[in-house]
Order: sequence, then C-alpha cells, then structure tokens
Amino acid sequence: MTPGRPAAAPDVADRATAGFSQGYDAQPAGRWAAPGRVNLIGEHTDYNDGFVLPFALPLRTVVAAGPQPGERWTVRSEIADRPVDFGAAEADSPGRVTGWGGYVAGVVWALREAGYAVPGARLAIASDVPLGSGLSSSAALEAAVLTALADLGGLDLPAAHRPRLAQRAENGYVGAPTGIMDQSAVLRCRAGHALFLDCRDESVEHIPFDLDAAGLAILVIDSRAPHRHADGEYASRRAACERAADLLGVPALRDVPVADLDAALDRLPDDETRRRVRHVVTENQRVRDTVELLRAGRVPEIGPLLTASHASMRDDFEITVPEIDTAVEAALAAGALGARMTGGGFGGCILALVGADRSDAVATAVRAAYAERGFTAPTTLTALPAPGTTRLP
Ligand code: GAF
Repeated sequence: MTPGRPAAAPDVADRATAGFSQGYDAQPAGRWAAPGRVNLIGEHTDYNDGFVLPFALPLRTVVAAGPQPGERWTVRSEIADRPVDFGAAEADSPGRVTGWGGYVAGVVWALREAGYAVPGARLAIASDVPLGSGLSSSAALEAAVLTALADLGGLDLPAAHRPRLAQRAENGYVGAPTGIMDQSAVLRCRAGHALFLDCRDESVEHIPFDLDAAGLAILVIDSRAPHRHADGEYASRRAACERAADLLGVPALRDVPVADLDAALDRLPDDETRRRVRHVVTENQRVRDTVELLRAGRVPEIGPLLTASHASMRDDFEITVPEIDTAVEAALAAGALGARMTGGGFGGCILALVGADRSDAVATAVRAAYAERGFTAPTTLTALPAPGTTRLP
C-alpha cells in the first residue's frame, strides 16, 4: 500500500529499533506495535452511540521507546528529518505541538489530565500504515504511544479505559471531533475476529471472521482520492446528527429503532436531515444483521449489506467521492459479493468481499475503471483480521 517503498524494505519493528538506536545512540527499553484498521460495516454510527464492526490490519505502527529524565518527551519519526521535543508546558496546552507530533503530545496531555504521572521518554516511530488513507494511522500512533508510556511508567491503566484516553488525545489536543471506533479497534481487536462494539457502553464481542475457511478475501483498495474538505464535512455530519437527535427528543440517533424510522422521519424539518438520520438508523441495523450472519457462519451473505451500506453513504449521508463510487461499482461488476467505502469518507479506502480466487481480477477491473476515467491508479491490499496493540518481544 505504501507507494515508493522497495519490496525488500526492512520490517517495521526493525526500522523503529534502528531509528531509536541511531537517533539516541542507545537501545530502546521496548517496542510497541499498533495496527491500522478497516471498518467492515457501521460508518458514522460511533458518535451516534451506535454499533461498528472494524477489524485490525496486518499493517502496523511501531514505537521503540525508552525513559528520559524529567517531564520531557523527544520523538523521532522515519517520515521526519528532525525530532519533535516538548515538555510539560507544551503537553499541557492543547494544539501547541502540531503535525504528527501533536498525536504524541495529545496522548501525554490526555494521560496527565486523567491524573497519571507520565514518565519522560524518548521515542522512535516507524509505520507501514499509509497516512491519509482512512486506515487509522493516527489512532495507531496514539495507541502505540499510549501503551508504551503506560508500560514504561508502570501506570495502572485498565485496558477498557485506553480507547477513551487515546480518543481524548485526538479530540481535545489535536482538535478532530472523531468518535471512539478507531481507537477501540486498534487497541481491542483480536486476530481472526472483527470487533462488534457498542459505542454507548463500549461493550465488545469478538466475532470470528474466518475468511480463509469461507474461501473469501477482503480486498482493500486505496482510492488515492485527495481528501477534499474531509475535516469540515465530518464535523458538519456530526453536528447534523446531534441536531436531529435533539429534534427527536432522544439522547442519540442510536435510540431510534429501525421499526420507528418512518415516524421519526415525519417529524424532521427537511429532506437533508431526514436522509442523514435514515443513514445512521439503517446503518446500525445493517451492523446487527452482519453480526447475526457472521455468528451463523454465513459469511458470503454479508455482501449485500456491505453494498447497501455504500449506497446509504453515497445517497443519504453524501460522504463518497467519484473515485470511491467508481471503485465500488467496478469491484461489484467484476464479481465482488459486496463492496463499500470504509472510514470517514471524502476519499480513503473501499473494501470488497471477494472469492479468494477473484482478488486479482477485481483489483485489475478497478484499475481499468480508474484508467478509463483518468484517476490516479489505486493501490490494493488483501486484509486478514490481525491482532490489536501489543508489546513486541
Ligand atoms: C473516522 C472517525 F475517526 C471515526 O470515529 C468514525 O466516525 C469514522 O470516521 C466513520 O465511521 O474514522
């Protein structure tokens, strides 16, 4: 997925170790790895207290880290020439550290704000999670840093609280109003499973998702579409959902059952609001239906739900772009059982559920459709559900 990196590039964990030893002339105390994620289904439902079903990718961000005296944090990244260095004053001022370093400072801020004595540290980051492709590179960075600092400082940080802290870093320090899905996925997913998350109470069920046994594969296709106004559009969708919940007199759109949808729509003032609500309410139901099918081992049958989710994002929530719609249509025309955009929208990736022997044909068809329309060629990856964040041996 990462254009330009040679096939024989060193393993990401080795790159993080090398970044640490070359940058600091010392060996790290440990290395922590956090994955990117794709969301199988359940988009823009997390901040509506609803349901999501992501799984972790085999692509990982690795942080090599060691202690540093005092309240000082120094961070090197393989994508930057110079380290980012900050102390307590910068960590305690949201937004003060910017760019990729902001996610690290945000984690320090969220931990300190929650009352933890965060140890000073030196860190080196390497990553195979592509940036800006909607595969949660930022959540992977937050999760790896959070786990490294917790271990280095011996912090008593229950696993179930970690996603909220990482999300706080993003919402409160970086300033992106995202939900809880991405941080939960990268911290809590298990290999071979999708994570069925109730975003209201954060309860989870690990749903077996054995693609090999079903003779299937998930093809992830990076649309390479430039993210146009993604941040502002995300915030405006979120605000529209919150306004609609207010109008309907419910705490969140999750509280509108699909059986009551028509009655709820009748009470809304305009067509756009009705379409936003219809997306969220029907998407929550599609997540539950997908989970039911997976529990019953009927994996191929989830295809139509994925495709219906895409149509809902395209027509009702209006968060797709031409490259994304082209990729989905071409994948379906080439025999995918289902396909949809995954992630926040306005670019990013699609996923397609395909017969294991159809992966190449579907990827080729998408590339051909792109070439016909003059879009930048997409990149592809076959994704098997991988583990969440771990300390490496
Ligand atoms: C982004 C956000 F970070 C998530 O919280 C979620 O809302 C997603 O978009 C859309 O489902 O990844």
